[in-house]
Amino acid sequence: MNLRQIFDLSLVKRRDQPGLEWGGSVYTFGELDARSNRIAHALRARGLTQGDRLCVYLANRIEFIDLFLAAIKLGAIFVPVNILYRERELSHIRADAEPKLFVTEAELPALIAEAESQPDTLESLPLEGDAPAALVYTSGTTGTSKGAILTHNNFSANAMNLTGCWQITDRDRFLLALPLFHVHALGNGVHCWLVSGCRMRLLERFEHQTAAAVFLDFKPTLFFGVPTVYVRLLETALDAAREIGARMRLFVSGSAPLPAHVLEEFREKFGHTILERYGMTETLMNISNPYAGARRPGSVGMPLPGVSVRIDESTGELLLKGPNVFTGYWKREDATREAFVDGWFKTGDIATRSADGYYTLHGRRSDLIISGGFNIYPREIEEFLMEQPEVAEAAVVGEPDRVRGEIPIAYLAPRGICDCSVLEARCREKLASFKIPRRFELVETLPRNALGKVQKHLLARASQS
Ligand code: MCA
Ligand code: AMP
Repeated sequence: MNLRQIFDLSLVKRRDQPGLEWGGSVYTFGELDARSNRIAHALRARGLTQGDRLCVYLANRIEFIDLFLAAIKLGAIFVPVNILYRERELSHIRADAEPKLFVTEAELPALIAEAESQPDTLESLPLEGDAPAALVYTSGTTGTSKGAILTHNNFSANAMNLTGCWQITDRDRFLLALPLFHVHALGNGVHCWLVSGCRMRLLERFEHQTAAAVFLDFKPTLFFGVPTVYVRLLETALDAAREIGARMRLFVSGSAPLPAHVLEEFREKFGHTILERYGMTETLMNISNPYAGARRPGSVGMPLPGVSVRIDESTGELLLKGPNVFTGYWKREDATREAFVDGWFKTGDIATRSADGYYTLHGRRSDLIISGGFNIYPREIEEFLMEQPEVAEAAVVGEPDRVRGEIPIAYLAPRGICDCSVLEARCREKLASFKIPRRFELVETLPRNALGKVQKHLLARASQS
């Protein structure tokens, strides 16, 4: 089956039921179906056909969902683009994905106007489940990001697993505040919503100042967050936390490690044990704590149905196989070959397994930094810094941070006079905000080993000497 046929469980079968709350209005599933059909006609009129890429560079809003559904219905490949990206990052995606259309906020009104006169219905395509549905860019270790090709089957295997394992039904009320351009919100959030037929309230973004009020107003039973979101929710007043917890069925965390003390403080305050799970853009969800059994602090749980997991004995790296695993990187046969060994996907995550089958992650083989749930490859920032004339050498490392999990710090060996505030301003202009080093430390030289490789673990010491 393709995703349209699966989404029809809600878009067609529950057409009169409320499906989405957005911007103070409620939309039925039938209205969402008609909106996306009209947008699909408008996109087709602009030349978008099966297999073409549709880039969408928008903050969370109902039109994001309309465009995603329209792409699925036309058999086009949906390419969500991080709204925090700046021109440098965007131009890479534009060149690599070669989209037929690139939708931004500025171009949206014209597209909506073109959709207004279009029919509410759209014929279905004979599309197989192994057709590509989305191209999702992940920060590459080489500095430029690679597009992971995710098929209709990848998304449906993931959504069926999660709705089943987490017991999501049309009785749920789902609050979604994560950015739709990542698979956490798109692959888990939007898909579980449409498969289960529950009522979803979509927020433009998570704002910790107003979060408790939104929970109290919407009264959700289901919520997905990254650890930073749960750290922020710990600021909620106790009586409000109790009230929120009393209505809630399930809080899920993922995208970065959830510190055990956060899980425990949250349980104290909200009366719920957060369910932690583990996923990747390339594989969607792999391992999850059980809904019914023990949700262990610090562990990501057990492999989801259909997912096979193995730990490489020599490196400790977690390897995966399953219907959720992507087919490869867009136009990157070399990178795709390197990502697999004997048909197993190499996650890059180091893991151990307990005697009773629970997995625990112990960091990454690469020096990936995860800040607020956003991934940062130090190499990309280092390359940018080294392009600056006053920088001779640069190394970026993650430093522990109570709220964001980690924050990027830059160590620089300057060439002549180096004004860090000027450098920071240049970073802000060219890079997504979460990638901007939170501190710049000047050092004479970077510590290197005999092979010339920077010894990042010695950097803090180098800056003090
Ligand atoms: C953050 N910022 C944003 C957004 N989120 N700007 C616009 N739209 C957004 N959606 C920027 C802010 O402008 C600010 O920039 C900085 O990020 C921190 O924002 P702040 O208000 O202080 O928020 P916070 O309380 O620290 O919370 C941040 C957040 C955000 C809401 C938790 O980091 C977030 O939404 N993270 C989720 C990312 C995610 O979904 N990752 C999944 C990828 P400045 O600092 O310049 O002022 S991993 C994945 O998909 C895999 C498969 C998986 O396993 O799930
Ligand atoms: P991304 O490339 O954005 O899809 O991020 C995937 C990476 O996020 C994984 O390889 C892990 O390193 C990390 N990740 C996701 N979920 C968890 C989790 N529950 N605990 C620790 N790390 C996680």
